[in-house]
Amino acid sequence: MSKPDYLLFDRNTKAIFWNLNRNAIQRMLDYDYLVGRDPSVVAIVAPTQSRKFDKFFYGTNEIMIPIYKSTTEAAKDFPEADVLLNFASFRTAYDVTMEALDIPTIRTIAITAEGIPERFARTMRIKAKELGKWIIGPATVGGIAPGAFRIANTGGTIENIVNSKLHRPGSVGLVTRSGGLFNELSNVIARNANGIAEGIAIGGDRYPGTDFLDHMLRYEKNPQVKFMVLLGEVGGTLELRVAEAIKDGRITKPVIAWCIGTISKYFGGEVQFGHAGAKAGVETETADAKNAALKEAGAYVPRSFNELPELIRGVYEELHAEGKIPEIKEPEVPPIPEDYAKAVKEGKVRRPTNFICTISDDRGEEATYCGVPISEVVEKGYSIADVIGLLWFKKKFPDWASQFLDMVIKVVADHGPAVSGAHNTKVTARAGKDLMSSIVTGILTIGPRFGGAIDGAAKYFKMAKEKGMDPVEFVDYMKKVEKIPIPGIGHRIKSTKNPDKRVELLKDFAKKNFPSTELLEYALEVEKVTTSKKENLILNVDGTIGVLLVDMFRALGYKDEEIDELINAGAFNAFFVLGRTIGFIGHYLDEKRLDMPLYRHPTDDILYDVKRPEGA
Ligand code: Q5B
Repeated sequence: MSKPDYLLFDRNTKAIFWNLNRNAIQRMLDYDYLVGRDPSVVAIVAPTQSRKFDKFFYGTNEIMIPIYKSTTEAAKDFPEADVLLNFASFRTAYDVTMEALDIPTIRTIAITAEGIPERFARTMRIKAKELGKWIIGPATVGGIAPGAFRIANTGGTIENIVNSKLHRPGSVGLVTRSGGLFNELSNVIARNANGIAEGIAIGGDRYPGTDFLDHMLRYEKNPQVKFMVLLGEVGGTLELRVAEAIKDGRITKPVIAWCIGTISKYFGGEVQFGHAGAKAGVETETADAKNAALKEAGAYVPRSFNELPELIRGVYEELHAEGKIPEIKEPEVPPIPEDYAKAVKEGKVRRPTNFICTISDDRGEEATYCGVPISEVVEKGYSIADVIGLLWFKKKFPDWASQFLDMVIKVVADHGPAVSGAHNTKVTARAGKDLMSSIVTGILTIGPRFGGAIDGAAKYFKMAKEKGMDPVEFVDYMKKVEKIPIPGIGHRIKSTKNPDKRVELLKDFAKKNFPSTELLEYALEVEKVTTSKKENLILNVDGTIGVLLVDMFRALGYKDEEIDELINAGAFNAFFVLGRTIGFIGHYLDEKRLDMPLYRHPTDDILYDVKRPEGA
């Protein structure tokens, strides 16, 4: 539905927001929710964003707002959006405005950037005027049509909005230069009258896209506006244009006006106030001169800013008494849900956590491994085994244990290309797959028969020793009761005649450095029994690591139940997984380096025994 010319915004106004300024967009949506209208921001323009949308809250619900690379694209999809909120930097704001002025569906552009060159500001203003479009700013917070549409941060917090009665239309048309004083005046008007019907801060630059008079002429036509408040300032002649309009009858509604900066006369020379335009070059541009001109034209002009509230109250009460300003029924204000992060920060809510972490913490300046900052890990020369101690077992291991674990990782790192894990990795790499896919196929072969017998070896040898089984009894038990090969016993190529050097190294180290190797001694007795049957039924690398880890943890003071928990959790096999991954990565890189083609297994290496089922 089209709106009258004198209105820039109504409850159906839709806006495109240039720049992904999450806070400002969220504040607009909070305002929309507060006043009970649909979300006003329909699209965001952010050329450097790769995302296609962003999420925002509308009340307690989340909504998605699409992100576009250009205003033209956004306007094509949302022709109903006639407002562009140009939040681009001062370097980009001019180009963004010029593009938007050429888009037929966009009628109003608010520009927040400060520092746009005056030459550009004038070009934008002239072009907008020619096209009959409206520029608010540059260097402005924007404006608000209470109960209908809020430009970005205008009015401040939701609490301030409600306190200043900016959530529903009042009877005053407000124009200011400054955004900060806009909020101040809104509050003064809410306390001394019934709030504003529309307010625009035209911005502090010397050449604003639209000025006081442009908006006051709209207010003149707007039946909701019963009187106007103008807060001007020292510098420029825009207030004098308003005085002219009062004089020549283009403005007939009561105008209360005040130009700030009357203090300037007490300073020697020309004084520049905060805004770029707040500087009086000639006498007629001083606040005093403009206040006098406005008064002379017929505006209500107080003697000082302090008198302004009283004057507003006087005019309001007079119009109210005459029946020109009706009573306003205050609307219900829905509570705006608080942002969870803010509420947490302020200690207003609590929530049970879903996850617990007891091994590392990245919330401080530096991440810690079980309380030890990474820099300390590096500075104190912690080994990989020491880091494993902190992250897997939450312990700082003594040197002998760290050295043992370091040796474990070294000896299991690889055992050639023929073992199942390395083979899988190579075949996968040759199928063109990436590093991650290739190495997981290797890792997935680690199990009871290959590399993953460490847990099983630890479990069964420990159990047998605890139950006091002699080695023969244990071998018999595994065959008859458990009915599985003894984990940690047997090897495809290693045997008593071809001993596994890795096993020798581990055993030697443990015998020299461990406080006790009780379970290893027991396993070696079992080995004597199994190798007497078949020479390859040695205590293999998995078995040796398994029983030695039990001996290690016992020496470190772990109770039997604690060791069982580690075994059941798969913590012992983890050493093979970690170590052998080094080898898998090597095999993957080797395949890529050699640029090997797709692997196909030779058919003469496969026994084909394919029979057609009956009836097929
Ligand atoms: N028999 C390892 O088997 C292997 C027996 C047994 C009692 C046993 C087998 C086994 C337990 C699992 C284990 C880790 C499959 C091995 C590793 C890492 C690696 C690998 C690499 C690396 C080898 C022949 C006869 C049969 C069986 C009997 C066999 N094992 N009896 N307890 N444990 N071990 N895995 O040679 O009377 O003839 O029927 O499952 O510890 O994975 O380098 O390659 O670094 O990558 O194929 O070192 O021992 O023998 O299965 O044909 O059995 O011996 O009952 O008796 P084989 P099979 P019978 S280390």
